[in-house]
Amino acid sequence: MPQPVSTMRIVGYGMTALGKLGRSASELMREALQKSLRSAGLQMKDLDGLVAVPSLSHPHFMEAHYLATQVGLLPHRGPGSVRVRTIDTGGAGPVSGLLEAARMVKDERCQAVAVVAGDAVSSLATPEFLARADQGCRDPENSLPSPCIPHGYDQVAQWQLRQGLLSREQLAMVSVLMSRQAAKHPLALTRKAHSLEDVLRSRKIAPATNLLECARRADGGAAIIVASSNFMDEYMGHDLVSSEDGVSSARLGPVAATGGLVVLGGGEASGPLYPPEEIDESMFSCEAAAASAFSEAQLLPEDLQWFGLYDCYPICFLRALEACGVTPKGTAGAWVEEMFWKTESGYDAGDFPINTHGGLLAFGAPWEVPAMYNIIEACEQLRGTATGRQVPSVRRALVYGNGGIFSHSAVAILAQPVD
Ligand code: MLC
Repeated sequence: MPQPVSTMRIVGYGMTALGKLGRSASELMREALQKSLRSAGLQMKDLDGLVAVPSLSHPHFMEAHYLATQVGLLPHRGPGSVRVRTIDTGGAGPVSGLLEAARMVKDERCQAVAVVAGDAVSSLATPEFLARADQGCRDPENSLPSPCIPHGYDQVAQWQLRQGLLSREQLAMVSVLMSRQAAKHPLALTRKAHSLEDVLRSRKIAPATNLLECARRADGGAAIIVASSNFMDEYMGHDLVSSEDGVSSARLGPVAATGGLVVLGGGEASGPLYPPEEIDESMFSCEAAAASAFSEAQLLPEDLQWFGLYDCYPICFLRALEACGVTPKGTAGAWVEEMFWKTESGYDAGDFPINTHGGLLAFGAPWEVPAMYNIIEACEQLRGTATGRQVPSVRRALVYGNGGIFSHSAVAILAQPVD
């Protein structure tokens, strides 16, 4: 009998607690990896691929090789081979990693690939954190004052403000919206919704950016497992166990047992590491990444029911709304304002099906990990397990990761498996 066409699936995911944890990035990565394997029902020995993104708090030469050696994946003593890769596309890393893992499954015939990220930037003292973060994005002329990253995003926000496409309040409303979403997620760091005044009166970090409009620094780790559907079918067939009543059932974990989530398509594109002297549309890359993802998945924005949009700063989220087709070009500010009022006194998850976990601004942002939370929340929404924040009938979802200061965009489209 011919084999059914194999698809690339997310068959497991897991994350550690978030906060100021006093643990190393590697410990957080290992815990997240173990949790993701458990939710797939797989063991370390079942992996033949691993993709890791580097951490800021505990950097290692060849992070993926370091992690694979620590967890005993390397040296590889069984049949076949193991491939591991470190991907550095900044905060886009988890989505780049997901797309790379899907390619490894499709083109390199890997059976199961883990994508892992972890960082402990909250446990780093602020001067040390800023020294490392500034070094990453500073331009050669030193034109970005410290903290360089908020200042870089602020330059873009100011450019859009000057164009008259946004108001200062609309930028702040993004943070309020994310905090309203986070308040519904049991693991989010922000437990209570901010008022607009809270955000506008919080400490000024850059001319048009206040503290509550910065990605919320945290320690944490998260991981996903990508596998081929054929491998999982075979695995299930070979791994039957007998329960007490004599009925056989597979030992698959809860995510894999329901078929996992299908990776329908993706796209990536790049921009400069720091904003050019003259900001214009040419520095942005989310539009191109999203267009590739829609084209590969053969879908349009209206075919999607949930969006996980990168929101390290409000301007990133606002640009993503337009780039991913949630709202037409030039209208994101007005769209956010409409959502702000719509969700002001209680709302259903379906009224605002974006970042239902609260995003970087309110869920928590361990450096390059947070796009993994977008992926995990997409999986929860697609599986119907987002208790207390479930958007009705989510069949397809988009996740966007952004690295540097709009320096890299990675977009993936995920779907429920078709029976
Ligand atoms: C901070 N706090 C928040 C918050 N941000 N609370 C709610 N929502 C937010 N968004 C809280 C902290 O938890 C802390 O609470 C208090 O405010 C002070 O924050 P801090 O971080 O301890 O202050 P400080 O040490 O002075 O540093 C301020 C800062 C720093 C703005 C310089 O927070 C910062 O750089 N943040 C941005 C991080 C960042 O840029 N990440 C990368 C995004 S770019 P308490 O209770 O502990 O006092 C990206 C792309 C990429 O994502 O490639 O990485």
